[in-house]
Amino acid sequence: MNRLDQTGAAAAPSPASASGPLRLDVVTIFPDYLRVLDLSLIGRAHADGLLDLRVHDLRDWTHDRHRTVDDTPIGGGAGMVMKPDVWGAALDNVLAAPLPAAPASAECAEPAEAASLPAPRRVLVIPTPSGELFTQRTAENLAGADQLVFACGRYEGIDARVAEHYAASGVEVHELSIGDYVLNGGEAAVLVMIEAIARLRPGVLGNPESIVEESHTGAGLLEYPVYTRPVAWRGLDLAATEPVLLSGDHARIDRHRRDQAVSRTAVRRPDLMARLDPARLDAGDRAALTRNGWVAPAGAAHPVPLVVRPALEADLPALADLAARTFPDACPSFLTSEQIAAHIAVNLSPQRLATWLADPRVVLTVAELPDGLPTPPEVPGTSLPPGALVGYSAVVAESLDAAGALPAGLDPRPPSVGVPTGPDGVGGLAAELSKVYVDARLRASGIAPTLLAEAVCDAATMGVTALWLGTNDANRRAQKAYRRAGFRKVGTRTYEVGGERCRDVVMVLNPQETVA
Ligand code: JDH
Repeated sequence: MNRLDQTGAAAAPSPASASGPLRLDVVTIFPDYLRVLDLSLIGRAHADGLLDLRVHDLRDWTHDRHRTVDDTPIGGGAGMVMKPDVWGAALDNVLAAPLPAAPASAECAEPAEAASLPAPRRVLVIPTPSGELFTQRTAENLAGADQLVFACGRYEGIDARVAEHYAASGVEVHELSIGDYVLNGGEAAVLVMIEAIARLRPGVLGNPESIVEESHTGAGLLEYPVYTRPVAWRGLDLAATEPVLLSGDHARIDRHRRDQAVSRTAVRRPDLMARLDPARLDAGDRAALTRNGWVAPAGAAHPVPLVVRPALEADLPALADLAARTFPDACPSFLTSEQIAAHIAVNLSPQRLATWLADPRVVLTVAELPDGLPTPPEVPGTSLPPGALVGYSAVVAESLDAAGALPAGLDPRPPSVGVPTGPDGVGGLAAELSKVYVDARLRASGIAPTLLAEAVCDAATMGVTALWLGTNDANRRAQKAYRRAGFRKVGTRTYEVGGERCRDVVMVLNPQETVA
């Protein structure tokens, strides 16, 4: 449940060890509703003297024969509103309850100093559908109080002057909602709040380690799924679906669980994704994020959505620009900018890209930031506009069109690349991965591996059995990335950039084997 600490700034555990029991007063017209508290761990904590829970019947503070607690709304409207005078009498009473003094600590041993003890922290909590959201952070804050008074309304709620009056008289008042749905009264909300708060007090929860773990794991992610024996249950066999968990390899298990936490959060709680702290994400987290449609570039304030999709006609200008910007990064340093520009003008021109887009033998994939990349205040000038293209890949299949021609710009296949037959023992098709380029600002954010996986997947669908690429001999970073994706070095080739001969490493992968 660490995700509930959504700010990442875990509040200090309550200082209850230095104070007395937490005094809880609940005022309600349905005292029996709160009886379940006696059964749960709260009941045991009550018995152990860690909590002092008192439930009061609001009608005890009425004075009329009918014990009236409600009246019609002033200004008209449906329903009834709870009377401020009855609530005032009840709350004056419980907020004046004597609280046991904190046990004398070493510094406060002198009677003179005991007289200057700080006033106890008394908090009035009013559940209401229009309150601030009650979160784990609220629970952590309220767990530090000495007394919590819960005012459970019914009907349309409590006359608004009650909250106003106590706040104005110096009482700490919180109007809180447990979520965006409508209850019939505050009682169920108070059960929820008390359970969330009480378990944070030392000694209330059986296992204090679980609380320590909550505030230190994760970066605001949902929990990964958990399992226990039997390993196979009703046809669901963890040996088949979750082999990593049975591997005994704790590093791999941790990584796998973290990946599951990321994809769960992306699918179930996209609202939490944008609130993740990139500083608390490692490279593996970033890769998992990107596989799930988010990217957290180093130095970004928070993750942003990422879409990996087929390139469209409308992308051409931006795509050509991206290609021209990223190609030089992959070139050896001895090439002049004129040589690189000459190469780009021919091989990565808008015309060439347009030809590829129109050619069914070419799959052009782009990575887009639909919301752009907002500028973190401390890193100016790195922002990107909504819809920015930040990466692309091209798979060019080696097949002839009706006129007997190969696709434009397909490099000659090096002799070191063999073309295995297809899974059915026939066919066999080569394609060049030409190539995976990512905007330098988004390096190491997991986009390249995602584009690469997409390209391999597309190649598999096209029936490709030999997906090959040439990448500069000196570009170790790129070779490592391709190796990670399953490519193996099979040889070298020479490659001309603007008339200059460069040495490339040739790597190959069979998409039919990779994509099971
Ligand atoms: C306290 C009375 C019932 C129901 C008016 C509000 C349309 C007003 N998360 C939470 N949901 N509900 C409560 C809660 C409900 C309470 C009381 C807490 C006291 N009621 C009540 C409906 C309205 N309604 C929603 N609008 C969309 C008008 C009161 C709660 C908490 N915590």
